Amino acid sequence: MGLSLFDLKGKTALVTGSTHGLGMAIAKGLGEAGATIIINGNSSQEKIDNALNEYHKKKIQVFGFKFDVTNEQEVKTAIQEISSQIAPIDILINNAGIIKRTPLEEMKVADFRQVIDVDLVSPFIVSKHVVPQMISKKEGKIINICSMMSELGRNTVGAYAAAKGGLKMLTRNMATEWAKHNIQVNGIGPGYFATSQTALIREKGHPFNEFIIGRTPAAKWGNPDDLAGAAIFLASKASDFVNGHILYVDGGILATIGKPSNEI
Ligand code: GCO
Repeated sequence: MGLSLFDLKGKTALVTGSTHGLGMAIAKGLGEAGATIIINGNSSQEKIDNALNEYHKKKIQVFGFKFDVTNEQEVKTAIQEISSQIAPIDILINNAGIIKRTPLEEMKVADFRQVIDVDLVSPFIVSKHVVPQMISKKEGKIINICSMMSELGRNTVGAYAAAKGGLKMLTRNMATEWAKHNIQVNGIGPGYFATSQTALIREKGHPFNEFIIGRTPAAKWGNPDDLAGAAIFLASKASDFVNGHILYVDGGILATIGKPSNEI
């Protein structure tokens, strides 16, 4: 068996929110493992075209689709187009997400709802419209991108934590309902990574930057490429008996209570 367990040749993977950041890093990893990649964004066709160029540099077979993951009709149409124009989706990565950092007592209900909509409801919408083809093929892989906030709270990210906590349980329920169809549904929980989402809190001298370096046993921010291995594992035959598992790629954050700031 060996390395062929991790070979994704002949598979088609849809990665939502993959024009940049963690989504792009995951999609590149799956592409370099042999999968045909379908990238998605909702901001502009230009952003999708620029991202396609990045994937082409890696000689990855890639197609781009612009749709809003929170809009069920757009999702349904896009998935029909992908399946008819390219191939049925074998691997779905629900990565698209937003965050709004506001103390709960100050947060507008509309903003709270928007975070839940993008980060929790859209993985349900996209999975609901992809899973029928996986059921008919009697195989499939769904990976939901969770977070440290699937396990831990933090000041100002209450809506995001509620969404990512819910996404952990949605992952387990999808696994419960769809494992009988030989569909494995799991999650990846990234720790703190150097992306556009964390650019603000990574600024030199920002107290949070120092905090994360201290709170992470690996004593550094993650590099998005560090997620590719976990994604390839959960998207490949190597994980055919792994169901409902959240694989944390966090440099050890969840393994520790942390240490006093003056301790090496
Ligand atoms: C924050 C960060 C986190 C990370 C990631 C951690 O404000 O705390 O943005 O949410 O992005 O989700 O797993």
